[in-house]
Amino acid sequence: MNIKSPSVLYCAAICNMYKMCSYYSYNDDDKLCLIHSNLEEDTIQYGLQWRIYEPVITDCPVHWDLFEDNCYFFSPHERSWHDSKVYCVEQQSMLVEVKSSTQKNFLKGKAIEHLSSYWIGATDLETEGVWKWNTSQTGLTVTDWSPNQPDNYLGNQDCVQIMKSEGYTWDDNLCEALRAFICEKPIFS
Ligand SMILES: [Ca+2]
Ligand SMILES: [Ca+2]
Repeated sequence: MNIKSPSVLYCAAICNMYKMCSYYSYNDDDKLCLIHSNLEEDTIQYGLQWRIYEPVITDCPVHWDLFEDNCYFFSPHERSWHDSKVYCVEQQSMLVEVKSSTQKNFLKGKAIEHLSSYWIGATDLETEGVWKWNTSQTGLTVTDWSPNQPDNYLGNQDCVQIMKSEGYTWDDNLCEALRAFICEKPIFS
C-alpha cells in the first residue's frame, strides 16, 4: 500500500500509528510512504528513489506533555511575554498557538490543574486591536476571551494570558508582566 505523504516525517508519523509497523520506506521523488510489518515482506520496493527507515520511538521531552501530535511545556517559572517567547525558541519551540477548541480545552484543563495563569502566543503589538499568533503570523480563529476582554486597559495591553482569576479564560495584559507560559512543538521535529 503506497500512501501519499508530504515528507518522511509524516511517513514516520503514519508508521507510529500502526502497531504492526516495524519498518517504513519513503520515496522522496514521488512523495510516497510504505509501511512494512517486517523486512522480508515482498512489498518492499528497492528502487533507487526508496529509502528504508527504522521507526524511532517518539515521545515528548521530559517535563513536556503530549497532546494530539504536539508537545507542551507548562513553565514552572514566570517571565515577561517576550522573555517567555525567547525561552520557547531556545527549546526549539514556540509560545503556544491555539488552533482548535480541543486544544483550547486541553490547555485550560492543564492551567486549572496547575492553578496558574499562562502567557500564550497571541499579541496585537503590530496593530492595536488586530490579534495575531506571533510565530505563524495568522489570525485568531479560536478564542476564549473573558467577558469585557480584550480591553487594552490603560492603553497598554498587547499580550494574551490565560487568566486564573477569570476562570482560566483569556485576557490581554501588559506584556512586561511576569507570568508562567506555555511552549509548543510538534512531536516530530
Ligand atoms: Ca492592545
Ligand atoms: Ca485586559
